[in-house]
Amino acid sequence: MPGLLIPKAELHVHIEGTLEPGLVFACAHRNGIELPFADVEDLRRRYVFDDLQSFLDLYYLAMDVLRTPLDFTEMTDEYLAKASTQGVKHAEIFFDPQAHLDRGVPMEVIVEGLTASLRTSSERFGISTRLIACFLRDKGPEAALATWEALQPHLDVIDGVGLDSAEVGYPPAAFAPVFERARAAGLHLVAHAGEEGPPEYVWQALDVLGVERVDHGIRSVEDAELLRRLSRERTPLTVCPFSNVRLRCVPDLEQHPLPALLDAGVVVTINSDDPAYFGGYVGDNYVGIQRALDLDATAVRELAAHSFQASFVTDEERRALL
Ligand code: ES4
Ligand code: ZN
Repeated sequence: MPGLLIPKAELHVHIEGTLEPGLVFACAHRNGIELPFADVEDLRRRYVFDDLQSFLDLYYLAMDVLRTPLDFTEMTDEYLAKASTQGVKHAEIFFDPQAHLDRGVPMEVIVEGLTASLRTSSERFGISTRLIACFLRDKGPEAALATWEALQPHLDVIDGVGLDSAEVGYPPAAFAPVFERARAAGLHLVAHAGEEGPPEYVWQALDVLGVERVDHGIRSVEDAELLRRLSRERTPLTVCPFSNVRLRCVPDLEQHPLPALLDAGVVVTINSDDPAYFGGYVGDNYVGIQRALDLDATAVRELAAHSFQASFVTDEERRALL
């Protein structure tokens, strides 16, 4: 079974990063917003990035068109429809509440919009889902705590919390208080670490935040002791190959550290991150990495198997999915 279609779980996708240029313009038109881009092609031409921050600047700019529940619903529907054509059977989806709250979009609008789509994903697309609220690390730990308070009325539809946005200069340890509250509420815990930031941030995510998975984590290859820890404890990494190349964390797919991570025995998964911006969805990432690293069918099957093992589905749910 080729990588594009092999049944897989996607564990690292920012729903705002699935917002395609066509929908940016459709939402802008519907909401009476004037965009600083001439047209869809003009917007797409700007998808060339120097680093994480240069991407985040455009990511936050484009998502300003999301104003109503319908905007969030259509974005999520489009992602699920696309993912279903690339073998995705289960998706654990990030959203960035602060990126919307800070523009005056209420939590109810965000959550109602997203869940209106997710509620019927299994029936419509054959994709089960989880929803993970991420704190923007560059807004600081106090803002994260305020966001946690704003999430309280919605915890019935929130499965986990994460940590994302600009990494360097914002070490995970500062977010211990909000992660402690999320743990006490029984939520799953993940965090971006070791994308642009050093292995030390991965250690902090594990030891201080107590995360169950590390998002990206590719710079763990620089620290043999950390690789042994991840392997021994079977803590998965949600790796995003196209993202790593587009944001220049890795020079090209051929030099991606994925083989070194696998050789060290780490539970590596393949994911899309922000597929509207980085040149492909999760199946495309499988195909790209398979070709660039000349992986055989067994290796691809192993990566797909990791994606379900690393997910938050129960064994019983997994049997029903496959
Ligand atoms: C992100 Cl690639 C990446 N890294 C950190 N935070 C993010 N939010 C959306 N994409
Ligand atoms: Zn990410």
